Amino acid sequence: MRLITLPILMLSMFSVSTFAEEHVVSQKNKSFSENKISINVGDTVHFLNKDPFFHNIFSLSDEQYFDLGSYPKDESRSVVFDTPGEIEVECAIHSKMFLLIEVKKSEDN
Ligand SMILES: [Cu+2]
Repeated sequence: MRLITLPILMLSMFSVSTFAEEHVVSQKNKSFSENKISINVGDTVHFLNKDPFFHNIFSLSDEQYFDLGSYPKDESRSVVFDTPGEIEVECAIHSKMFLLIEVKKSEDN
């Protein structure tokens, strides 16, 4: 039994890492590069600051709460989205910045 279980476990871990994608959303001129993106569960979004001042990206959503703190130009912070739903992303410094991330279940593909 053990001989069968282990290869299956390793295979499923491998396929998860194969299909997870990386997305980059930059911040420039006090706005996100996209208003809305659609990703799959397990994907990573890199929030890249291209403005010559700080941004502080956060989300108060139930599915994925995060606060990336303040960071300067050409730095990025990453979030792995592991719960399906619609995630509203804002900036604590610039209240007009808004991004909607639709996180879809992997099986929907
Ligand atoms: Cu900002």
